[in-house]
Amino acid sequence: MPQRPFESVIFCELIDQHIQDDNQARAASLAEDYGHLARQLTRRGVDIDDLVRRAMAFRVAVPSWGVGAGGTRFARFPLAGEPRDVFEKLEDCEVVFKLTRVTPGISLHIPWDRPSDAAALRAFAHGRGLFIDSMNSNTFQDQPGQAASYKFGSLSHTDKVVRRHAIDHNLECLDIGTRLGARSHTVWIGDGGNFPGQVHFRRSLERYLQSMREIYAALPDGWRLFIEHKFYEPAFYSTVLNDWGTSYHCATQLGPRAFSLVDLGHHAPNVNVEMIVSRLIQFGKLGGFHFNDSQYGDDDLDAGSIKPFQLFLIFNELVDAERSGVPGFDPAYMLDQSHNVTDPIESLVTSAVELVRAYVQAHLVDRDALGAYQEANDPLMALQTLKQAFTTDVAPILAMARRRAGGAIDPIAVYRSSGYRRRKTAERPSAARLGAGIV
Ligand code: LRH
Ligand code: MN
Repeated sequence: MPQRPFESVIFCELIDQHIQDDNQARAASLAEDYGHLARQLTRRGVDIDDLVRRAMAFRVAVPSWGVGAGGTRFARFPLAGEPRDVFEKLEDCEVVFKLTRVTPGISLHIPWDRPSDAAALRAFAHGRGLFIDSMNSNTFQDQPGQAASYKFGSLSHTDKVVRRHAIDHNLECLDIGTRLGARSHTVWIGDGGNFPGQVHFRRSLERYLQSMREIYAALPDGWRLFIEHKFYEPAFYSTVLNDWGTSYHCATQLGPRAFSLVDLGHHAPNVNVEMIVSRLIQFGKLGGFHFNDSQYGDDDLDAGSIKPFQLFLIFNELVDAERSGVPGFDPAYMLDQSHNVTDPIESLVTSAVELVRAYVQAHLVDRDALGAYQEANDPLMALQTLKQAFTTDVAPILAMARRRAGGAIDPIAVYRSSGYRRRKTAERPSAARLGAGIV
């Protein structure tokens, strides 16, 4: 196990010191803002400390592939101090956790994060207060020397040799994940066609299901299997696992431990994603989320950066289910973003903050009033009831929750004043990996 370089030990203590000093300087103004909001909410019959407790308990996993520079099919621009291996990725994930206190879980992607020593990686994570959350397989890229190419698909490929290869890769992910203490496996495939007639829609889905049955059968005890749908890309005419209906069907076919995972960017523009979330909750098959945002396609932009009201409406459905005690309701929250032009740590920090904001605002919805307006068919007041929650500035609650949990009142200010990126740039000579693609 790579020893934690002396610098990075010192450095993490430095971040802790930066957090304390900066929080000290902001304590008085936070107390004033918090007090003002507390009085406002008390008038609305809301206990602000209850919301702080809920914000402190919120959890969202960070994608290991999110701390590196992301790219598009056109280009990927290098990031100074970019992590060069899974251990350095976890170092950066630790900074996100230290500042926000809501991201201890890390999702890994195989083979990008295949550990040479799983026990060492698990200990490295635990030593930093982190744990391995969901495993993600990759049957959308060929590996060097791979004979059975995924060019025309993977788990749904017409050639059983390729399907075998893809199944075995997923079984390897389950094995690695077991040794890392993970508790779920996420399967997204890019299988599909670029032209009408290229892929038989029914036979390809049947082949996919056949392959998934073998993966499901090998699922370790206590694990969940997440099926991630996407309406297009990399295939540009038809996609085998194209929408929530197909995902739901497959999850029910596979069994009680298979669920649908909703990546927000995997839906056509204008699709009502919060309604899909509500359906999957009602059908008992909502497994989790890949949160991000998008203007057009699967843009993988920072959560809450383009459509914050949609994010709020999604959490409104989630909190409604949480508060009404829907049986088995336990969705896994994960971020899945590509940071092409920002410092990934800053984007992950602000995205985690935006998720907690939407979650707390959703708890501010007066659900009795909303229910009454719905029953009375009073659409205007129903919408106003939601808007009152969405337009409440809960920033003091979010900051107080971070502070009480040992995080930063202003995480970006602390991160920038810490000089972390500059230090890592010195510590990690840049790989200068020019090229294109998501990572
Ligand atoms: C596909 C996806 C999927 C991945 C990948 C990194 O678009 O959302 O979750 O595995 O991005
Ligand atoms: Mn995703």
